[in-house]
Amino acid sequence: MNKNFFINNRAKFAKKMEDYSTAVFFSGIAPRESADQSYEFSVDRNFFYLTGIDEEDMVLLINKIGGEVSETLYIPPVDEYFEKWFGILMKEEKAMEVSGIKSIKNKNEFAEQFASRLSSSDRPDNVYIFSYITDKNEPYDLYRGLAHWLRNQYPAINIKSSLDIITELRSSKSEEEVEEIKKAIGYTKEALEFVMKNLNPGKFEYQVRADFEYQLMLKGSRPSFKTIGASGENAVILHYVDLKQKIEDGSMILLDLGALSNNYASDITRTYPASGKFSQRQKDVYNIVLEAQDVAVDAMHPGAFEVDVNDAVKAHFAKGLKSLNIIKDNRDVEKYYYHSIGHPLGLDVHDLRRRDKTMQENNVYTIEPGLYIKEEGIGIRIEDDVLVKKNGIINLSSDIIKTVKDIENFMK
Ligand SMILES: [Mn+2]
Repeated sequence: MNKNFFINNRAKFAKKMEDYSTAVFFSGIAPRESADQSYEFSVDRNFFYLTGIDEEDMVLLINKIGGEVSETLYIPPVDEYFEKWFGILMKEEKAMEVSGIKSIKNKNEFAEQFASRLSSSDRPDNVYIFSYITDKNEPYDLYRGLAHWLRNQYPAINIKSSLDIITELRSSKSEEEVEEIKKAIGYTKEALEFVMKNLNPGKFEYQVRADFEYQLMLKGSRPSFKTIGASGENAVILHYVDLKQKIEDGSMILLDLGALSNNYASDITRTYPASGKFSQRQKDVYNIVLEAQDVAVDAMHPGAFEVDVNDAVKAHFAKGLKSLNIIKDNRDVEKYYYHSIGHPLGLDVHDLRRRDKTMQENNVYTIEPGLYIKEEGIGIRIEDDVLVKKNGIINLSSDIIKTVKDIENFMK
């Protein structure tokens, strides 16, 4: 991606910072898995958004003192031993080239330099840190560690949250970002076609996952989240990631999955008949879910609330479930549709949400209605990724086939 995108993102962030403040962003460190093995590194998405760099153990500082903005990037120093064992570290020139940041410093000096800045005459009154979802028993991340240290060493400094600024910036997608999401959708489309060609009753759910992820890996991509491949009754579990069951003849498999392109995610769901042909009942439920996508599309526009879109979908499902003789009372819809219509998508699969929650132009959302009828072993969800525009929405994943006819023809 073009470095001007990242330079602009930092400028926009700095503009929204209070004066006499410093914002801190960590690129992150892969957590240890066991012994000397760690989990795969996944860069902090805010750090990436502001630098374009996908490397471990870096720190970005954005300072605004007396209206003057400066930026410093701390990167790990050249380490011959490390490079012999693990690979080449990003050097100063490359970091400058990718991010457009002119002041690059040694990460080993970050703690001391940051501390001395907080005691200096041009010290900030506020330090912005990023804090979002945290479970009660989750180990400290780098931000919580920094906050803890600030509270102890500099109790008079205000800790401020960068969440709202970041959410607002990241919600509005540039053309370049939409292109990355489209690329991620393209990987997903090709991999899903491979999955359809190779789907048969008797296959195990994990083998379908292997088919999908193998195709992503061939392209140098990887899943944007844990692949969900739920056959038969498992499809009523929204985030089913067990994938151990054999796929029965006559059943369907619900595939909720995605790919990454430059850290931008796609998030797609399709539900396919294992045999290549839907039963009449499956078809009937399927078409109600497919129509729900159009209902959602019609309700979406800049200024719309997600909850209103979801209510329109629920009303449609109430009618549909009645026609299928599954419910009599509208309130029972929630027994068969128990999530919401979608979520923002971008650098995170469940991208940051704006507090006011109305949709704005250039937001990217998923539309993912679903019906889950456990007693019949039917779970169907159909999910596309859409771009909100002034005059309506653009379906970014319209190339991934989804009508009964197209799926049956393709799988023949
Ligand atoms: Mn989704």
